[in-house]
Amino acid sequence: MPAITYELIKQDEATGARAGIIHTPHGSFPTPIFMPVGTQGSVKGVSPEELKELGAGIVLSNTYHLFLRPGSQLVKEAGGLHKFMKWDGAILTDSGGFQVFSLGDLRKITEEGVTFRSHIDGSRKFLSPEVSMQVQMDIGSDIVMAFDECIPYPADYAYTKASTERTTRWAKRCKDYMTSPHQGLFGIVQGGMFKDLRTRSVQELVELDFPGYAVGGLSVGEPKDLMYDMLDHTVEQLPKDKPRYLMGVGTPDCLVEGVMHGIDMFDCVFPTRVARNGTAMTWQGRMVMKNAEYTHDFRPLEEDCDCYACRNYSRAYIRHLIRSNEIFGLRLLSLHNLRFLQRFTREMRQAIMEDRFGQFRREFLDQYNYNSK
Ligand code: PRF
Ligand code: ZN
Repeated sequence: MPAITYELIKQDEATGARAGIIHTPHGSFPTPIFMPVGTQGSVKGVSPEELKELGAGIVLSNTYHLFLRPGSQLVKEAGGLHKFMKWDGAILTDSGGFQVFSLGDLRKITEEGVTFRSHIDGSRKFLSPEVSMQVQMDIGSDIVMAFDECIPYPADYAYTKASTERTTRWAKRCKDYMTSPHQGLFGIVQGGMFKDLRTRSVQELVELDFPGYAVGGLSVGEPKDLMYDMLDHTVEQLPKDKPRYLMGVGTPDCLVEGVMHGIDMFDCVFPTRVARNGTAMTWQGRMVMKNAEYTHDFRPLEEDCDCYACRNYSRAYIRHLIRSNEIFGLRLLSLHNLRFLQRFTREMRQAIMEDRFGQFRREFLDQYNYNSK
């Protein structure tokens, strides 16, 4: 039995949206799913018990950060990341490919891998497909991501082609190195904004037969229409019996569009990052809690939300905490935003199961306020 398997439960005929289940060595979870981000082995301010309570089945962590600090040897010594952070649900680790490439001038790419300077102490470091796989094996994540280059936007055809071909060669090296039977390695499609390169990337990765595929290199600053066009073109060529993961996307409008295009998994720092900015996510759009309109507002953030914050506290109290820089306010908003996305993905799944995803999408987009996102 492979470590990671996907069960397609229902596909919405009209839109292509999918309801499924992903099975991992640390439990199964329904899809579509949003994965909270715990970059350094902790979802900022939220305990594993709280993650469980708000319905998260899988969290994401980062090879890049854990590699630099505390080092994968220490995580291995602790008995793996599940034990180290006391999370018994599933864990997906990103490969470092994205974080290292965000360093800009601080890094140098060769066929072998990437040399870069640590953002912590400036020391020289090296990541390659093999190093990334070794680190992810030490960490013991359930889903391991291939080491790729996320191409910046815009990029010309020649660069995109050379980079995408290298990413495919790297994916092959990842597969050769990844020997753990308890972990599933996902390939990452690149190809920038060029359809022919996306097609080749998909074909060559599918040839390598991964248990799941991510769509990378999107949501990197391109217009939304272009992103959805590339997404559509990519997803329609991916195998139907494997999960599809759209990397780094987590706003509600993008989740709906992603699911409509057949995506099953998402991750983003968005809900926890905007929480720390004092922003609550709702079905109508964002609420900036510092605003004066909430001064005397003793309703919960959302009337129908069952999160810890909404069960116990008012908008007025949360506004007061945010204005006073109280950590508890940021925690309450993180708990609410993460629960919001769990409820949001569950509602999408329910709509797919009942053959009304198209209607769900229209109604949501009508009430959702893009201006406040
Ligand atoms: N590659 C990897 N991680 C990622 C991305 C990617 O292309 C993106 C792109 N949105 C987010 N995170 N490895
Ligand atoms: Zn809530």
